[in-house]
Amino acid sequence: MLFQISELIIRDEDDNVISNNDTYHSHTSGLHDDSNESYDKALDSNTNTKWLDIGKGDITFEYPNGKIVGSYMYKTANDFNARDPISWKLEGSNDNSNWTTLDEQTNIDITTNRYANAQNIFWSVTI
Ligand SMILES: [Ca+2]
Repeated sequence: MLFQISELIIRDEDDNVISNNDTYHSHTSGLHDDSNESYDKALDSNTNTKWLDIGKGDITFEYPNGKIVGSYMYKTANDFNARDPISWKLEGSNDNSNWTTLDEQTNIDITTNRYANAQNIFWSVTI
């Protein structure tokens, strides 16, 4: 099972996009080793590049000064609609040990358009 996204956009509680320059991020358990399609390509503000993952890896964001995440979205990539994620879980932690589910989506309907927001509304974090 593989998936791809061109951009992952995370907004704060005031709907301002949280800059990826203000975070530390890392990736676990992905198996794709093409550096041209590594996870950080979902964080480069360029819809023409993508993260392609054949291992269903996770991205972890660390905000040194803390952030309240309000909503988020991903953009589809260039090809193969079947690679668009339709199920996932977003979790948050204040101590990198105890994790709380902030949002979970399962088998949702998303756009068939390429380089586009997966849905017309951002997914809200409800905690
Ligand atoms: Ca990109």
